[in-house]
Amino acid sequence: NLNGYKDVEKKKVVVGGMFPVHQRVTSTDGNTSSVPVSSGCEGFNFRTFRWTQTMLFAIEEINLRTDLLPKTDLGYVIYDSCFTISKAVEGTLTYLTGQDEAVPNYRCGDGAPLAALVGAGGSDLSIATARILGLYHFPQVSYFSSCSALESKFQFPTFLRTIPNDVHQSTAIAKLVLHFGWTWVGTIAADDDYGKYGIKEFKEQVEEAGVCISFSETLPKVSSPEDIQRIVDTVVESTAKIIVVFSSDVDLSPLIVELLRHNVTNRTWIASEAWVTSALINQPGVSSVLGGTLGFGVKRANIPGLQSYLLSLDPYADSLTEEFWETAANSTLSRAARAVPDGLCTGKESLQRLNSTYSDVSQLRITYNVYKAVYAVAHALHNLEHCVPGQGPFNRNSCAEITSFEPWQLMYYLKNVRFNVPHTEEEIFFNDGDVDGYYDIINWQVKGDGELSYVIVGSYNGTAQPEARMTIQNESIVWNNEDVEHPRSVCSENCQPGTRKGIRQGEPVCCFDCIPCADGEISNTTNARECIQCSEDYWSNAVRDTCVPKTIEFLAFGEPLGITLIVISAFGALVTIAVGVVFIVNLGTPLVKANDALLSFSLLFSLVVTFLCSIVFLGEPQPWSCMTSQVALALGFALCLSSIMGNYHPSSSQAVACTVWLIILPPHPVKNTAAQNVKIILECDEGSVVFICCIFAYDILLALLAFIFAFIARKLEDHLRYEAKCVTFGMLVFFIVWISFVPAYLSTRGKFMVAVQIFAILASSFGLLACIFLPKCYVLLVKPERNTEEMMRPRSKPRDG
Ligand code: TCR
Repeated sequence: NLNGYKDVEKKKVVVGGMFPVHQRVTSTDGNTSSVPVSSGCEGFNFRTFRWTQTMLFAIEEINLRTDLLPKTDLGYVIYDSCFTISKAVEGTLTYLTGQDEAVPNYRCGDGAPLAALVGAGGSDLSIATARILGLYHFPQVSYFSSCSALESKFQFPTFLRTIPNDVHQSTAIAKLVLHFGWTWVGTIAADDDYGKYGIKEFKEQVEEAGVCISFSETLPKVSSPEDIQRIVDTVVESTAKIIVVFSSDVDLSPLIVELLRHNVTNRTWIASEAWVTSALINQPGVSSVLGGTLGFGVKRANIPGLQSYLLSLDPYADSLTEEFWETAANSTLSRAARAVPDGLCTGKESLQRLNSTYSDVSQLRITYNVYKAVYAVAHALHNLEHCVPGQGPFNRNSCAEITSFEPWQLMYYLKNVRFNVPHTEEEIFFNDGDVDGYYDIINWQVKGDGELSYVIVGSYNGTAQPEARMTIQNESIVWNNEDVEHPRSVCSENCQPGTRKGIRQGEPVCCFDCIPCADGEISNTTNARECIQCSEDYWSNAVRDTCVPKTIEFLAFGEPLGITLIVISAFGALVTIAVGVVFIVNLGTPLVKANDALLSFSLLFSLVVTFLCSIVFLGEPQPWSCMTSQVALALGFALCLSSIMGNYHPSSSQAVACTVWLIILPPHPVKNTAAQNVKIILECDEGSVVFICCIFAYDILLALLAFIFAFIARKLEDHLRYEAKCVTFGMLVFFIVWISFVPAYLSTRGKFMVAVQIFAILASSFGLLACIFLPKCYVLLVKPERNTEEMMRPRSKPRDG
């Protein structure tokens, strides 16, 4: 421990300082049979030793000033907390008691009053010491205990700090992650309050914004190769390209060494304040792993005179400086200070060449915090000393005495202190023990020689408006890849329109599959959760991002098939009419007479009807066309068949049935959307399946009867034989057509069903026309000499009912 007073004449106040100069305590052997002694420390840290010297520098500077504490000198006691809670507690107790043995009764010594403790180190150390100091209302000013847990004034009533609360840093890191649209990040936290609280805060902020955490690892305090290996494996296996590390450099460095060994490149590291400018991490050769790192650093400042102060260190001043010298020069300090053999140093070695971490003043961030902390204490003491009697803040406007003040009285002044830091003119004041959250955003850029330099690419100001807090120059950032583009880190790429997000069971929400929308469903946004069903008359397009109207289908007049059918049916009707004309012309001839002209004409008429009604099946279905087409067909056939049988009754009962059908359940046009997805088929709904079946079943029955009678008549009467043969043959054609119609009809879809039906109608009508009338016309037109009475015996009506 260092002890010193500058000027014996002046009044004295002792400021305590606690720094983690060593990295750890030496492990004890666990022997309980001998008197236990406080464990020693090892692992000299040049960076924290610089902070120690900065405190001495600041105290010296203050003591030299005539405007600040002119009549009082600051003394100091410095303790090494060795990054260990027990050491910090031990130091605090020693400090409070003023004795070498730790007895918590600090006012028993008569020496100079104790002012405040500057320290103690990491947050977990400060939490421990702040609890003890709080009991005595003893102020503590920390320069780098940034954990948000320390903000509780209830638990830590006398804790103040010159480093921003980590809440700001976690928010800033979260903002950075969101700024670049990273939704898949890994986190690594040190196994202390700093790491745990920092990462927790960060996670809360980003998860609210929909970012997923790929992995969360904890760096062990006492690192074992297995633990480190496990973390390396996690980092390598994870698809997250962004890794946020909240840890002190001391805890992180074993991991970096291992990452270097495995050459884990192509990751972007987000550094917390504790390692963003650490020489322990930024060793030669790390650029492949850590190039492109982005991090947050607290305010930086230049402290004029500090470097020369650091370099003019007297190696013989105390045990710490001695150890520093020996570690830096890697030799044993020669007490005699004369020319010495190998392995000894003289104390005259040039520090500038010996150790750069100690004397490097380019990144004075925490160092600057130490400086500010000492100044805060000095200003508070100054205000306390210059209290005007009768106008003081305490009971009955009294003042405190600089030689005998109580710690809580100094606490009052510290809380209300407001001053400008020398050289930088930054104004410092405590707001509930905290200072404003300001950070530089630092980018690790690879220089020509492969070394990494720190480039400030933006800043975060916690006191600004929420939108204006972070400023960042995207162009000035150099990433770890050759790209100018910032790296991407997502678990799954966005789902394009036409697909929807499909969750993966047991995985974070940022990891999903993109599932194409089903037929008839669409999604028109990226990352749609659900596909939307198209409304009734719409269907999805090929890429499934819009609903398109379904194509409407019916057999139109204008299309080739429609035209063909019209031509054929018109031809059929014309031929039938022509036959009729031939019959009229030959009205008096035996052949026409023999065949009962009226029946022939009604037969011809019914054929014209069936030919023409096939046209009604074409075109867009209308109420009238639906009603006429089937009815006309049914009636046409009924009339046709009853004419063949020579008895009109069947057709009149058919007419009655059809009328009933039309009245009760008329056929009507419908849009059939069910048969085919992409099309709306316009067709006629029959109204009642029972009716249409009955009506056509009746026609078939008539046809069967006609066939049977003709078949029988063929055998019976000689003169009817020829005629009957024709009818039999015509009916056979009729049956064949309609029997083959059924499977053909059932196996077609859409508009072709209509075409099939028309073909059947036309075929059966042509069949009948040809079978019954072709032979007669042949005789009438080509062989009129056969048209004689002898050839045509009077014909009797078929004997049906
Ligand atoms: N606050 C950390 C410890 C820490 C640190 C550092 C350690 C900070 N900055 C730099 C080593 C070097 C910030 C804590 O524990 O609160």
